[in-house]
Amino acid sequence: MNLFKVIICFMKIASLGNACLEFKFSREISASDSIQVISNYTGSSKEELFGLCAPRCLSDMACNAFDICIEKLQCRTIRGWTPFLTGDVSAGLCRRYQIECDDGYFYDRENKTCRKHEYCDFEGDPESSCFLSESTADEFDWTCHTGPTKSVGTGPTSAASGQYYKYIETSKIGQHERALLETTKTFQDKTYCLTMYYHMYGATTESLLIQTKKVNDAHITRWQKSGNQGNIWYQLSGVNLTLDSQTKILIEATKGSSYTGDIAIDHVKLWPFACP
Ligand SMILES: [Ca+2]
Ligand SMILES: [Ca+2]
Repeated sequence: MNLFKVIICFMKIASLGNACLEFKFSREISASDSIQVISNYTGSSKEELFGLCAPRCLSDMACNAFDICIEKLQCRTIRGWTPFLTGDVSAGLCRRYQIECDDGYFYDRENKTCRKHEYCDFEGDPESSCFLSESTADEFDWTCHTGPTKSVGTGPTSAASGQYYKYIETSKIGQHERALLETTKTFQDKTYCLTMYYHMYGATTESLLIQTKKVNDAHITRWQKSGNQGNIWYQLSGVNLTLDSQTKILIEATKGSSYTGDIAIDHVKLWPFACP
């Protein structure tokens, strides 16, 4: 079958001064049945797409740069010419991509503008724009760091994003001691999506938790990972957090039985809508 069709849409949004957005969308159906999406953002350092499934169909895809629907096709999304998401998509499954305009800004498709969301990259200590602060209701603090951690066989060798990350240095503290980051701002009464990178490398790695806590209530664990995950940064694609003006988010790391338990996080984002 030699069916060949190309649709190219082009959008430019100058809503954020320097952070204007350019998006090229190319849909190509060939004998190999492949789809390619190419994006670039002028004046933006950020080129990440955020996956979200939606019950939509091929017919309304046309020139909407942000909806990609796939039926019986293999989806391949590329950023520039570097693949960042490859995978088979089931027949009939539609997928929508959320664009991040720049670090800390997401594309609000209803209002056709870029809007700020909460974001921490730990590039400063403290990082004034970060929505997470060191808690005092714990045994020690997270460390802001660049490059490898002090001990061999544990911790990352570099940041997941930028130069700096936060980690728990487990050489000098006791087993089961905890370091907590917590939010101090108030949230709207709705569901948010938290995404981040985490690194849990070391023979005695204990646990990393994302929790919420309402004023006088107990902590509720919304996500957790325990044990050695290898020397790699993982992307946590999203945890739904139902928040309100009285609820905090907490990120808790706990030390294991020895010094090979460094746990790191980077590039934490809070999106003001539910996860995919
Ligand atoms: Ca960083
Ligand atoms: Ca602390």
